[in-house]
Amino acid sequence: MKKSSLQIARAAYEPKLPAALKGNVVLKNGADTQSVADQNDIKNLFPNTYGMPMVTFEASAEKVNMPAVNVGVILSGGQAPGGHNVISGLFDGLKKINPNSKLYGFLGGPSGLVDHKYVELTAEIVDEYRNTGGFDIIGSGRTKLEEVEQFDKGLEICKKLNINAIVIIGGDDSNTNACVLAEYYLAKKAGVQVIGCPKTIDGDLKNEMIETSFGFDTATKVYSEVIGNIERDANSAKKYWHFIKLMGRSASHVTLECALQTQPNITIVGEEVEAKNQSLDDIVTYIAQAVANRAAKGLNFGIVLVPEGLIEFIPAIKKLIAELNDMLAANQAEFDTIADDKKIDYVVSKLSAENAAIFKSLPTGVSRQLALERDPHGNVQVSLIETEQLLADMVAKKLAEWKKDGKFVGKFATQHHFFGYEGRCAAPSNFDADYCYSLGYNASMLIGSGKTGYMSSIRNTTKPADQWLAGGIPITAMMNMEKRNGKMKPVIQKALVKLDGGPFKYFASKRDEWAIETAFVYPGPIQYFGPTEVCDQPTKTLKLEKGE
Ligand code: FBP
Repeated sequence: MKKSSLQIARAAYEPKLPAALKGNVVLKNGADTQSVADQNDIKNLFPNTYGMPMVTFEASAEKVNMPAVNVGVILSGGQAPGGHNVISGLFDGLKKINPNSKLYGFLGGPSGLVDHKYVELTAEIVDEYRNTGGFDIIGSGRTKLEEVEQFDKGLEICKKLNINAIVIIGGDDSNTNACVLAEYYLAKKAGVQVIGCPKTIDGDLKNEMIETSFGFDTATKVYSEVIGNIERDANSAKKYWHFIKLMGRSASHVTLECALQTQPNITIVGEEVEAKNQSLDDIVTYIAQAVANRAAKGLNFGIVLVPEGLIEFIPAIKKLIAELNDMLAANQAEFDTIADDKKIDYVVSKLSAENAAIFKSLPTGVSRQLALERDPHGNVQVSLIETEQLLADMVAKKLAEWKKDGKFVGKFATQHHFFGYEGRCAAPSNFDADYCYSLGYNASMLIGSGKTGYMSSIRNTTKPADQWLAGGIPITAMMNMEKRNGKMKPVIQKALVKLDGGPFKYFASKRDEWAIETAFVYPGPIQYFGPTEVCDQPTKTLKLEKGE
């Protein structure tokens, strides 16, 4: 395959590891854990993996001879930059444990385990993918692993290949499933450990022990580069308002981080919309007012950032979605028999009067999305809803009314963009290249230490990689009970933007100034080679969360 010059130079990059993982390691047990909420329910559902201690690795002078281990790895869910480095770190760690260890990759996501589709990942294959973006080494998928039959099918192939452990690289849903699988195999004394790795560009899988999910750093840097370029275009042509939607279906971390990097005029943070109980009209009025204020100064251009999940944050729409979820779960069999063009009427007939009215008031495209098109986890596919276009149209309508009353004196021409796929497979930044390699290498150490039901954890990540801390957190410690498809389920608690957290507070202190001024910042493209202050910076979110 032909390679670009950057790809060739990048292949030679040696990811940095925490000092503790560089030589021989020893595992230290920390405090026992409990789940973040609903302790009794989680304990009952996970009797074998509940309450386990936090663990950390420390450097050791003693070399312990360990037997070879065979491991299967799965990439689950949306692509995120650095997945290949998790696999190369895992591969190198397993070979360090014992050169006869083997790594198998299950193909196309979790379904590869169930359908016994796999490849042995040799040094030759792994070397081709070091420091590259994408998940194409083995592919990814969104199949849910939650049925006992799937677990048993998985066990068959593990027995056949003599696999001692499975590593699931995924987001909150996939790691929840990893934990259920770990519990099942432990209860069955199947001899297969399960370890998770925190992946998602959305940045919503994090807590005290998991400082960030991998891919967030690179993806937000790619989006910020392009937002900066658009800002510069807007400031040059001075004729368009650009409405930019950013990926992040359940949390606004991506949008907030890009705002911190580029200082656009307007940024909508879904979590704030929810906390303030705002309606769609409140958001439209807020944007229109900012447009009118700039127009009064002769500035008929600007940038608006919107999170992909905005629709779901608007409380009235959130209530509607919750009722839709319950209603669809209860009537799925009947719903499936309804002809496509009658489905919307069917939904309206089953909703409460209040929600039916809101549902009918939405543009058809949005109502169809909410009711009909779900992903395999039952989530609304918010990336398909054109919120940026919807908002721009509604703002234009409001400004036209204001113009009649003399409340708006200016021009309003718009452009729309959606940034998501542009960043999900970018070549990992140095941060993600190092972080992912460390997560994978660390996962192999957790396996070597006999752990199961743990997530690989690398902390202290705003410091140079040498000072990073390596260890593991029991997945049950991150769980609570939530309603999914009409039933209460144990799931990893999603990390939303905290309105009292450092990143949001900084943004809130600046946004009025950014709204009226042209305070754009142009971050430029990710740099892989050069001064450390240019190449090795973590996200502003991470720094502000740590008070730096
Ligand atoms: P994960 O949560 O699986 O990491 O995926 C995140 C994401 O990139 C979201 O931001 C986006 O809504 C979604 O994937 C889109 O997924 P798909 O391309 O499968 O529709």
